[in-house]
Amino acid sequence: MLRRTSDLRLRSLIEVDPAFRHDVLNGLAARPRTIPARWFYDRAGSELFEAITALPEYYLTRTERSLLSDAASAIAALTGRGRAVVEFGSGSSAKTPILLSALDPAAYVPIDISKDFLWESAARLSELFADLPIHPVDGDFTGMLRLPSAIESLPRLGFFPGSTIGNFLVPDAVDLLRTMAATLGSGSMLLIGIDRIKDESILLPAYDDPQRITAAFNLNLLHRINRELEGSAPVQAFRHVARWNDSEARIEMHLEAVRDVRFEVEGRRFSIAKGETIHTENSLKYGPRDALVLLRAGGWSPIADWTDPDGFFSLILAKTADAAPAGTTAG
Ligand code: AVJ
Repeated sequence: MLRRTSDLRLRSLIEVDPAFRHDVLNGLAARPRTIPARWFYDRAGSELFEAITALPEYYLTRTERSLLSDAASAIAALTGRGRAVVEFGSGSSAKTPILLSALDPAAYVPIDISKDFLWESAARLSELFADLPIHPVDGDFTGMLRLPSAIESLPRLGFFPGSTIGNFLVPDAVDLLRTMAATLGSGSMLLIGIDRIKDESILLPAYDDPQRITAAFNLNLLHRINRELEGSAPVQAFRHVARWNDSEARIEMHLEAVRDVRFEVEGRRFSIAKGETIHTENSLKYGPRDALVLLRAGGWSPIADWTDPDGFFSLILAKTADAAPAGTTAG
């Protein structure tokens, strides 16, 4: 029982997010079993995601980074200087320096739910950009947020890279884009990265790499449940599965039970039959026109977009749709 005691002691040191507990307990009880992808990103998960972005199969990060470098001066010309850059889900802020160097912004506001990463990245950026005011916001960007009062009078540019929008089903993505427009305010702009529909032979290995790093990233969710929610899920009884769902145009990640399993989470019992899965992520992909339609539905008017020669990934710059000059009518 020594183990129990130390578990409890450890647990009192970890702050468990009540929303995590809620999503896990409900998600494991639901059919199909589903846990939202946002819970991947504890410290270990965030580090595994960073490792994914360096994989040769994971074309998204390097494609977006080179698009951003190539388009940076064109973007600066369209946004003008002196905006506050507000990054949604900033994580390690790995792509941010490219944008900040080109834009010469008046302030930078990284928003993330992963506190450790948020402060570390902000500290690193403040060394690179000594004169740039940085105002980190520790919060959930899917809800309406109050931006720091220090940027009240500044025009804003939202930055939402990495195709994180792909983690949301279309109605939720539309809501999210509208929430961002409301958070940023009228006259704002948004630079968003969106992954494209492409051949399965390229999509699948990006989510099922031979080094098994994506598998470790997916399975880490079970470790996190065990760590933070007094779980007893046998991690080795699950395997990582990535599928292309063509009719929904999305990659799905699942954790599939390789045998019948029984375990507890916070005293609640779950049994999962061999072959059943827990759906852990959707990563929606968009065709070139689909992405523009999505933005319009979300209250944004696209003004420019950039794509790599293979057509793998898109960067889109948009402005709030309410920014029409006075006296104009829709025609
Ligand atoms: C950060 C959400 C864009 O969906 O490609 C990477 C996360 N999942 N490998 C994605 C992820 C599996 C990633 N996003």
